[in-house]
Amino acid sequence: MSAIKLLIGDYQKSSWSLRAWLVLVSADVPFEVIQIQLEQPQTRERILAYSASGKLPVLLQEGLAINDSLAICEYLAEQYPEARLWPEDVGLRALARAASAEMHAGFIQLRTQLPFGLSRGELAPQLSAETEEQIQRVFSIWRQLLARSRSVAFLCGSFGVVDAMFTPLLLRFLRYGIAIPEDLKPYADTLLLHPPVLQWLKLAEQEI
Ligand SMILES: N[C@@H](CCC(=O)N[C@@H](CS)C(=O)NCC(=O)O)C(=O)O
Repeated sequence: MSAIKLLIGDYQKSSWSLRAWLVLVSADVPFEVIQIQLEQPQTRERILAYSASGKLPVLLQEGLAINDSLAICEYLAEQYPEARLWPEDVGLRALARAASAEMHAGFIQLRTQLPFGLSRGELAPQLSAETEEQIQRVFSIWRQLLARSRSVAFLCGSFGVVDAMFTPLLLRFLRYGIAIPEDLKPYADTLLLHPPVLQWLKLAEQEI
């Protein structure tokens, strides 16, 4: 297999890039980063040189240009089964996939009202009822997976795709001071102390 290259956006801005990057680093897969700054006049043209999707992240390997964070995660889970990026139990795996798909396709109001960024102490706008509902939905997904897996660490035991999918949401909650319910604080702390997450935050700090 030829080396993997991962095209990502700015560490400060690109929540979709973060998900794919986290999975690669957590699975201990060697890869090279190619960074394309977002929101620049040349951004679109630079991404299009690699992928017709015009979006980041993109994983390059063996003549493939895989766009879309979730497709990248699935590809990595198949290529590196030893990394156990999905849980072994078939029922838990189905729920983890459903949660990842729901995150990937949804939470639009939450994502619109609370844009991604890594600064802290931002003033949250007046949250709409839909956003409040979506925040509670995130918490109920976390509770469901933790209860089913009986995990005291990540959502399904060890770090997996589903944790990567939700990491940017947790970072949004911290950014805008959205309170994490007491029973979910151990999970939030586990995720925040996951070395690859700390590594991304450090890279983002250096970017400023
Ligand atoms: N569904 C895509 C969304 C990718 C996406 O929207 N990426 C943003 C960066 S976080 C992007 O490439 N924006 C560039 C643009 O829209 O010009 C995924 O999961 O990868």
